[in-house]
Amino acid sequence: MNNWFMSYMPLQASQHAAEIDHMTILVHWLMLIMFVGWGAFFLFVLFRFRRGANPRADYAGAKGKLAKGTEVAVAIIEVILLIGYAIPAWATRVKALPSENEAVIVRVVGEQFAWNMQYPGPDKTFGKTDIRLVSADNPLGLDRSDPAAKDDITTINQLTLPVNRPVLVHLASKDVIHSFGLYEMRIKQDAVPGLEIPLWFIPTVTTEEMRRKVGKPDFEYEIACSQLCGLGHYRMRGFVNVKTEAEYQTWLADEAKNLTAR
Ligand SMILES: [Cu+2]
Repeated sequence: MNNWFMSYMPLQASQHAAEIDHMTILVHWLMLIMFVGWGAFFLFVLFRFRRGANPRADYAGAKGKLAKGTEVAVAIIEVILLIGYAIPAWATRVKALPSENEAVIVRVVGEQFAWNMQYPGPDKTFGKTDIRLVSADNPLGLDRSDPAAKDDITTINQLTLPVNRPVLVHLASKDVIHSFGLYEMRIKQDAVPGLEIPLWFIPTVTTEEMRRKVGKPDFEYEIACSQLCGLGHYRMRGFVNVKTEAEYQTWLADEAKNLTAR
């Protein structure tokens, strides 16, 4: 049954994906049992308290122990899900961020209707951005005169990452609320104007490997904006290219070359 459930989920491609799926499946089991249980109870009540059998209303109401017991049991199961799964998951996903030294750091800024990526470069410091410098070919308003900005790599709708290393994303938005959704990574986080929200994950399957797995040579990990953010929302999609460490280093070097060539 769990396998059947999993066949409807996107494939797992991050280290914490299995943990999130496990929790999702448990919650769905509980909801399925409650749906069937309360549905059966509803039908029973329709029959038991039908007018034919109860010509006069009883203002005292029914006093059953079973209903109360079930309610308490459901509450206990929900507390177990909360304390046993949801709170520990929150503690690692949201509170325990990887250190800036070991992680790949990237700033992702949503706008109507694209995703802008900024890599800090070898100096590991994001260059200054200025709203007055924002233009069609500088969507982030990156100030290239800032020394920290000289080595910054920027891309649009294309996030390139190495496999098996923690990725720390600083998520922001230029205009309205967007949502950064990476389904195979089990990542979804709103991008809120005025806030920079950190999120992290460890990709475990390269794009090439995933293409072989699903048997589709053109498969891509997609970044789907998961918040209705305007008329062009449907075309606000980006892609994540997960490479091996060596391929990632080559990509970084190529991008750095392009910067100096400019
Ligand atoms: Cu959006």
